[in-house]
Amino acid sequence: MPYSLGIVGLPNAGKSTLFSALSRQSVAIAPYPFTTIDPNRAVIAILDERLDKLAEILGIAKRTPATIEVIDIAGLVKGAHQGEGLGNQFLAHIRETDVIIVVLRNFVTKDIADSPQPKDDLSILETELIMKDLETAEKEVQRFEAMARSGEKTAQQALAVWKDMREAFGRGISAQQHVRGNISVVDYLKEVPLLSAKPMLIVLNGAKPSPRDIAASVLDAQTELDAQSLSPEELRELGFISCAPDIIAAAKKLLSLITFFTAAGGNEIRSWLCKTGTTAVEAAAMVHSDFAEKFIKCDALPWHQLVAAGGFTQAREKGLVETQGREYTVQDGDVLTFRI
Ligand SMILES: Nc1nc2c(ncn2[C@@H]2O[C@H](COP(=O)(O)OP(=O)(O)OP(=O)(O)O)[C@@H](O)[C@H]2O)c(=O)[nH]1
Ligand SMILES: [Mg+2]
Repeated sequence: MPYSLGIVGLPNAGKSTLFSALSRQSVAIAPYPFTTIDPNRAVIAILDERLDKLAEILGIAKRTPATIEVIDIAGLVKGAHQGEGLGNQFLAHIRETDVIIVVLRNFVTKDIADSPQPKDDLSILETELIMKDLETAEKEVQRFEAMARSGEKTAQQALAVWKDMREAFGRGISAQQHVRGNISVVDYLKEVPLLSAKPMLIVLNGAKPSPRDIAASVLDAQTELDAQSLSPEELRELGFISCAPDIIAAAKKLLSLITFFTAAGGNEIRSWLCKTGTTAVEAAAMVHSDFAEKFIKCDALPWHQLVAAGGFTQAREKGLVETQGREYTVQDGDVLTFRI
């Protein structure tokens, strides 16, 4: 299952426009609220020039890039946690994503009457997520209270943690903020995923005028989308540089993901995403389910060294290929060959 990025925002923020720009999938886009009801989904290839350079130097035609899923979720309005707008439905979709991409409208068009208020919109979004988490915390408090009454010893501790969280959410503090001061909470969040605990990437859609008090990436979803119908020459003439790769890169960073490459059999080169700290044997298991069992050792080589050497044989002759064991920590850009 690829990691997933959920695009979240108020109606008309340009979520579907950004989705379409990222996925090259055409979806309903219109200047009225709730154009999107059921989420749009796409699995997109993560472009990586290292993969292309490796393929060239190794003379491999088949390139299989790592993928990430993008989900365009219905617009959210104030009171959503109580069922306003499309309410609870979309909150369930947010729950299944790994990163929330918050799109804030910062463009003006004659079709949309209200002027952009990105800062207010951000605060509405954050509040809705936290209020939904408050409900969840309340349920957990009740559950552990019942368990504590029936004499379960471990329930007391969990009860205290959830009461603390309930109190924080009640004061508008997100799970992310709460966890920062309470590392012990992390274990509880593994069992009960909270919306305001998810990493967030904030995107201001539309460049002008840009509020200074929001830390956000700035892009123009409409331009990103329009650019797709232009040729590379036309784009160069316009000096257009897409922000899409930056968004994916930022999401990777938020998830602590790195990339490794495999060129098994010499007929297909692939890139893979894994968490920072992944070991060689864990990486092997990603490539093939029975590789972990059959793992003997693995050859590791930084991609740029392989490219500079001109191929595996030359790299080996130069002594650049290191043989590693199960516990080797995979590094970003490693080319791995598993010996099984
Ligand atoms: N000028 C300008 N218009 C944009 C931009 N992004 C989106 N739009 C327009 O804004 C309107 C709403 O865009 P959508 O992508 O449908 O917005 P949405 O967030 O998916 O809306 P819902 O699905 O209703 O929640 C459309 O008419 C888009 O063409 C932008 O960057 N600049
Ligand atoms: Mg939409």
